[in-house]
Amino acid sequence: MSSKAKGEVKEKNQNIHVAVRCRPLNGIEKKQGSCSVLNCDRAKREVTVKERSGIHPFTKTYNFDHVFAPDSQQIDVYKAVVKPVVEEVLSGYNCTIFAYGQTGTGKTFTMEGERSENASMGWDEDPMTGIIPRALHQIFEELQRQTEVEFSVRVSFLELYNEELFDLLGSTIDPLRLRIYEDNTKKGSVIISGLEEMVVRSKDEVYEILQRGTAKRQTAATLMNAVSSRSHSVFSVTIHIKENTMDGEELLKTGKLYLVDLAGSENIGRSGAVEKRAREAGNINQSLLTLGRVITALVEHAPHVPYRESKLTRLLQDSLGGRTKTSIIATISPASVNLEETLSTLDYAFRAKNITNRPEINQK
Ligand code: ADP
Ligand code: ZZD
Repeated sequence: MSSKAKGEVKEKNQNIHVAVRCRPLNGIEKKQGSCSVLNCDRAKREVTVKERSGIHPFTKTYNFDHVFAPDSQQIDVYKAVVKPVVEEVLSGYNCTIFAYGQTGTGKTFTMEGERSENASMGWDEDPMTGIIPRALHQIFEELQRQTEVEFSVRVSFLELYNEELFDLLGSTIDPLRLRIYEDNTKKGSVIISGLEEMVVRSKDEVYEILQRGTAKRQTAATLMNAVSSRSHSVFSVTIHIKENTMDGEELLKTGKLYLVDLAGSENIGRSGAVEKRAREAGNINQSLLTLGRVITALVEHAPHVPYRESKLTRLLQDSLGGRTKTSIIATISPASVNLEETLSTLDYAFRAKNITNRPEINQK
């Protein structure tokens, strides 16, 4: 889009935002006597890893945009990281939030959340509720407060397993129905043909839709004997807003939010390459591997960025060096047994901070 939209919005380069969330030690780790090797300082936004203790200790400190300690709550992560992103989506930006980390560190806990066991409260009051339902809640709260605007909200939910796409809200799970196309009318954007988008009319319709998605995910996983830690899930929300400006003109805005729960990062080594043992076991995740290569190419300003080498990077191309505002939440474990993976995740996340995007507002 060369001509500036109404209101002359200045578009600037913007780095990807990176947050780190550390989960608490779990029961098993405590019983094993495993100790924490991390210190998270939220105010200083830094995480320190104890690589060696004793008389010659060695520590490594990383700085991020946000650091969440093991005692952080879902609402803390939401308020600091996601709430401002949803505001941007409502202003007409495309935004993406990725969860990246070793299996078992809390990616799904952060992105989706869980229901409390004795849940007598509604999903929107449950402290365990994660980013996806909270974001939908915020979207409806804000849109319904403004009586002078017309809006529509559509969602889709898909899973990517073994380079095949599965529609978690559609009427079939046949992966052959879904294909990715580049959208020639909008630079950097893609269309997934066959993917069913559902209109959500109010907050009250949210839970049923999410329930359908989770149920279908179960069915698909069972049918395919899938290892859930190797799948990526992508939840998308598209919002169309029509409002009347002060000078009596119509303003049309479109915002899109992608919430991405990536496959477990454990087979990607600190160099970003697939580790030999993973390769031997056949655990090559083409999409996760290509994501690492795309990040490397972008931070090194390489002439060629291999977006087209995986479904995930094709789908999310605009989020990586494109016109989308992107955040990453890297999840880590405090336990000493996971030290290698934790360092690998922190290195990966730290490197990703160097990617710049040029966000553009979608308005007519
Ligand atoms: P992943 O998606 O990264 O594989 P999960 O979200 O499944 O990890 O989390 C693994 C386990 O750890 C779950 O039982 C979850 O309830 C728990 N857990 C993860 N993060 C937290 C957290 N921040 N606070 C409390 N429990 C957590
Ligand atoms: N993480 C849970 C789902 C799982 O893996 O099954 S938690 C949230 C986002 C997307 C899909 C589901 C959910 C989830 C849920 C649980 C049970 C039934 C429906 C939906 C959820 C958790 C808290 C508040 C709202 C929705």
